[in-house]
Amino acid sequence: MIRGEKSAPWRARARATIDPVQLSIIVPTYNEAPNVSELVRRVSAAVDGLDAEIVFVDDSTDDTPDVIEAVAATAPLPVRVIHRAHAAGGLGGAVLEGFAAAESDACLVIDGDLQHPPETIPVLWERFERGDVDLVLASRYAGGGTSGGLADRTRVMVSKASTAITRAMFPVRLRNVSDPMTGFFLLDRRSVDQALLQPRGFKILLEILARRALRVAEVPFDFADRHAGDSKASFRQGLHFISQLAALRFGKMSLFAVIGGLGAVANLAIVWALTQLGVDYIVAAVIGAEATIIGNFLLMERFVFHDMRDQASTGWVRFAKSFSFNNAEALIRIPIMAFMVESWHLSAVVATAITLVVAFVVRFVFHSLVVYAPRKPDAEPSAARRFVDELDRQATSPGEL
Ligand SMILES: Nc1nc2c(ncn2[C@@H]2O[C@H](COP(=O)(O)OP(=O)(O)O)[C@@H](O)[C@H]2O)c(=O)[nH]1
Ligand SMILES: [Mg+2]
Repeated sequence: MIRGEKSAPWRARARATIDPVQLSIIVPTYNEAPNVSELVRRVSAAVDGLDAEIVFVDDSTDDTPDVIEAVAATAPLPVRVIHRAHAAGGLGGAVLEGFAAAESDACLVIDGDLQHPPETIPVLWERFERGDVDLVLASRYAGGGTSGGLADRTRVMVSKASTAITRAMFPVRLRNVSDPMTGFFLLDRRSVDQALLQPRGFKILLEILARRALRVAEVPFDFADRHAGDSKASFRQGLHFISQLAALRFGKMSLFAVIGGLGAVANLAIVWALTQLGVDYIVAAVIGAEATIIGNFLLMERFVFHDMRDQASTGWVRFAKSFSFNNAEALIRIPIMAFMVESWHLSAVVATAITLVVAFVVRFVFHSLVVYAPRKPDAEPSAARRFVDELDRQATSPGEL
């Protein structure tokens, strides 16, 4: 129904209520029956004094919708449930459906399992109400936030690594965002172009942030343990996430890979040609490696990171960083490979392949986050810069005569 409409449908929505709802709280649920009543109780207590509503968008196969209806009957604030027969777009699709159905333009999204403490809602609201941002997100990784509720060490690692890679892939859009994967955020839905969004799986916030430049603020929060039930995050969701990232940022990383591949071929060709000419193979290998590193840098400048050069440090600094990184990487990679062969008894080919794949990802992260990092916007201008600016100001200001 709602997703079919193409032109900013929620802008035209009439406000029918006498008491306009200030905040719509959207809760996507999939088999969360044992958590509903506690969630509604804690949310109601947290938003006391605010005209808020709760909109559950439910794809459950259990009795969650019935439980919500029962809780709604006695809740101190309006509670609705939209049960979807077809769970289109999964969690992301549910959130968009919630935006469309909300009474208010201020839409807050919160998980239904109490991993997001409802007591943080007033903090998000307070920040949002200042009016200078489109979106406020609750971050596990901002100062004071914690991720204690992640199930185990593996999930913590997966979460941190995927956050780092994601930020590396969107260094400009996610410059001020420490937790682009959080499911706990408050936004003005008018700032989101729903026609652009293609919800895939779990990470709707990333999609929202990547598609359009928004004014974003963060507040820290403590990611808690689940109140009851099991997580729906799965290996399949992980694959979904990778495809979402690839689809959002396919261009950059794939070009990076193509250039890296071309570089490897060029490297081999140079070594072959030089040894044919009688050059010592060690010398040939060094020349081949360095020529490839320089060639790759020039191609990356031209084709991969061209849109980020203006905001980054100067060309020579970028070159120095990239050159040092690639040389250090080559130096470190060989002993690690040797270690894998000696201690883990992997074959040399497998060890090389593993180190090359890891090196590829690390190289991409390093180039996105460090080599092409945007200059600090609030850095003090240099003395020379101030002098030139002053000269310019004087030269263009109206003359006395
Ligand atoms: N509507 C809807 N909600 C979902 C779906 N998958 C997960 N959820 C809800 O999204 C929230 C986060 O999911 P959860 O399983 O806790 O993921 P985790 O916190 O990453 O382990 C919970 O409230 C789930 O009930 C889905 O396909 N549809
Ligand atoms: Mg959860």
